[in-house]
Amino acid sequence: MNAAPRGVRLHIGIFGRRNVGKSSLLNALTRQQVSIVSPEPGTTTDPVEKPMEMLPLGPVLFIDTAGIDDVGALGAQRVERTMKALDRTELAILVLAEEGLGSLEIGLLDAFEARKIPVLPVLNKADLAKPSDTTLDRLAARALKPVIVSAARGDGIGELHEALVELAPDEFLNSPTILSDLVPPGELAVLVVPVDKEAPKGRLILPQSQAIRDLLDHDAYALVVKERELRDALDRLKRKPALVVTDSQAFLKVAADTPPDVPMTSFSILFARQKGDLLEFARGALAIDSLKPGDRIAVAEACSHHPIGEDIGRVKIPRWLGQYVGGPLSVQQMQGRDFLDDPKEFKLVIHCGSCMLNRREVLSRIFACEKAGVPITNYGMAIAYSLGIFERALQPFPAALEAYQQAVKARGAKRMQPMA
Ligand SMILES: Nc1nc2c(ncn2[C@@H]2O[C@H](COP(=O)(O)OP(=O)(O)O)[C@@H](O)[C@H]2O)c(=O)[nH]1
Ligand code: SF4
Ligand SMILES: [Mg+2]
Repeated sequence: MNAAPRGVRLHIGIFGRRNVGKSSLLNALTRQQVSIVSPEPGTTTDPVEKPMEMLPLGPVLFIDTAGIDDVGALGAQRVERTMKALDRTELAILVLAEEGLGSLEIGLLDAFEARKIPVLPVLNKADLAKPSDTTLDRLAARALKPVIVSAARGDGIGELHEALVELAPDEFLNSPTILSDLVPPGELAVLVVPVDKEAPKGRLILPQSQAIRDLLDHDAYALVVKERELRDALDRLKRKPALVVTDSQAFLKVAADTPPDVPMTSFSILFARQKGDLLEFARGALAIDSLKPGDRIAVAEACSHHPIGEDIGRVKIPRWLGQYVGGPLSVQQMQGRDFLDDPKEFKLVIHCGSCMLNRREVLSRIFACEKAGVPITNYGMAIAYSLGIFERALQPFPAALEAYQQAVKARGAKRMQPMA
């Protein structure tokens, strides 16, 4: 899990005076004791580095620094090391507490600005006092929006996480990998592409050609077949493929024709991972189990260009879900850039593959649902779930499978999806 090279981890530096709660904040974010917390000022001397997986950003490295207000000869050294940490910081957290924002912090903000490091001000110890107007005004003057937290109580940590994702540089959010991490160089992926009346004339659709390009870029092979020819194509292979990927429409047939020891998933699940948050979508799919006939759900399409949107979003998903829950659901369709004003009205939101959105936009929709306490999943996940092949389709993604299985345990779900 922490095997990513340091260079590709987003480096997040935590700065501020001594005792404002920098180490406590890191501990709250990572939910474990990483840094020593102490009422003695100057407990953190050398910067403490903590690598972790922070979804949806992937691998990050937190750098917990000593206070910038340290005193004495040793203190000066510590301040110097703290300032050196700036050179490897790609995103800065500036922690403020009772003392508010003074000249020390202004010096830091100038240093961040000079290096073009995005900064997130965090007003900690909210359990003790409200942030002062002076501090809020000074931040506003620099167009900085603070997050108010209490590291001690764990209040506001969700908002902090969300703000970090918002500020993270694009390259950390948009991974170019679609499936090449699942198919090693020299190995083969079989891509199942139905060619029916809904397929565009004379070409493949974007997710299919992007998947092929990703394999070629990583020295892997692609074999592209229609669902009817899959079994024969598999029979001809001397070595098993590393992965079979299908269009969700052919899920059932492909699941039946692919040997159980060959990992299988769908294009839409691959793109749910690339464009959204696979873990959140996996947990969201579980909500399908608690749906009852007549419940309101939203089916959201990010644009009006979906070539097969009519059919999938309007007909097939409602039908398959209705069959799964034992009666028709009340389905509200939405299209375009305006996302739900109030997701709370719904028991579940099912989102399209989002090929026209960037990951930031998809994540902001996921956050909106999270805030409203409404589960969200996507087309591919909902289809796999309602067809009873969810766990199989998630097998190539152990973290998502585990998140789902834990959610099942936690909620004591009525049904568990079969593995085959
Ligand atoms: N009341 C309160 N105390 C806090 C909070 N966060 C940290 N502290 C306390 O502030 C002191 C300094 O915390 P620490 O994390 O070591 O600060 P650092 O020097 O900035 O790393 C410790 O006694 C913490 O328990 C908070 O949100 N509320
Ligand atoms: S953004 Fe959504 S609705 Fe539009 S083409 Fe892509 S998957 Fe279909
Ligand atoms: Mg500390």
